[in-house]
Amino acid sequence: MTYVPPFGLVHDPGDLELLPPPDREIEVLGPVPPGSNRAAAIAHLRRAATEVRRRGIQTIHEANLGHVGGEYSITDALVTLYLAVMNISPEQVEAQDPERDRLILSKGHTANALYTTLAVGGYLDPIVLRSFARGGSMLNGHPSRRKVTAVEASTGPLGHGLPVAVGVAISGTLSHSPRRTFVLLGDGELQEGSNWEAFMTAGNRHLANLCAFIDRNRLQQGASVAETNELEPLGDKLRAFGWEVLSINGHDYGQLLDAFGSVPSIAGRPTAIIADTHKGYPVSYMRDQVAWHHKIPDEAHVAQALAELDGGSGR
Ligand SMILES: Cc1ncc(C[n+]2csc(CCOP(=O)(O)OP(=O)(O)O)c2C)c(N)n1
Ligand SMILES: [Mg+2]
Repeated sequence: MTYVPPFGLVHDPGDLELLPPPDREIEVLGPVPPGSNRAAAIAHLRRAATEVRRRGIQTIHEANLGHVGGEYSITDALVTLYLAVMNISPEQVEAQDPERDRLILSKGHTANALYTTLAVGGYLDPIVLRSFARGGSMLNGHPSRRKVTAVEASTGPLGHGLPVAVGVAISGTLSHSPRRTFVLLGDGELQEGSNWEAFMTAGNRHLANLCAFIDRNRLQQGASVAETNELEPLGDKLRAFGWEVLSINGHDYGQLLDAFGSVPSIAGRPTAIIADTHKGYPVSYMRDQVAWHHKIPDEAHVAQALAELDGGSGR
């Protein structure tokens, strides 16, 4: 397969040294089928998230690189957005349709969850996942807009995604477009001052088509957020900046669907979703453990995670 990203770069996985294959190839599930009732939609999302988590941990083990804890805390939000919420299709992405909804992964260290979600959604050939973080691959450890068509912004240095998303949302309002911009942020990431300039601008400009999802797993690298530089009262701060604030369980598909579905907000304000999540969710040995920010799972860790994911425990 030859995949042609924008800007003339050509990637052929056949040229690369690929990682070993996973225990089984992922299922490319695509979007929630039209007409599905809520229970069927949620079942589809749960299945997709399990595919993403089980493939993701195998990639990270083989590549010896990744941030599995923070990937597991946003997996449910990612699959909900790509498979159920966003007005987007592989064809729209390929054509770079200006009217497509946008997703910016500001916490770019969790790129592997984004790539795997794109593969489950039909935006990326699953074979390409085997090139993750190899020399010459389009799948860098942090996502590159120049290498992957479906990546809307290059991220990795924390504190950039929300300012970029504000600009993208402003461009939507200038062209009177209904397109929405979703941005996924870490909670530790909010310690970067650039976010607060962007929160202020978005509130002042009433960017109702903008939604910031805050992955409130309460951990960052090496310590808790509270020990490092506490954010609370986070909801009050965001409301004071002119945002509509929703607090949800970030692993509950019904709550995710309702919260994302409320964008654009009828109040005419940008929406912040503060999502209570757990690093490493739902795997028992990883859950809420700060070491799993970027610890690399060994073979036993992978085996246990797959057993728990396939058994549906913790969900
Ligand atoms: C500007 C910047 N400083 C430091 C880092 C290194 N770094 C990567 S992830 C991370 C912790 C982020 O914590 P959080 O935003 O809470 O992410 P999550 O818990 O979701 O993994 C740090 C310090 C970075 N990528 N960018
Ligand atoms: Mg965090």
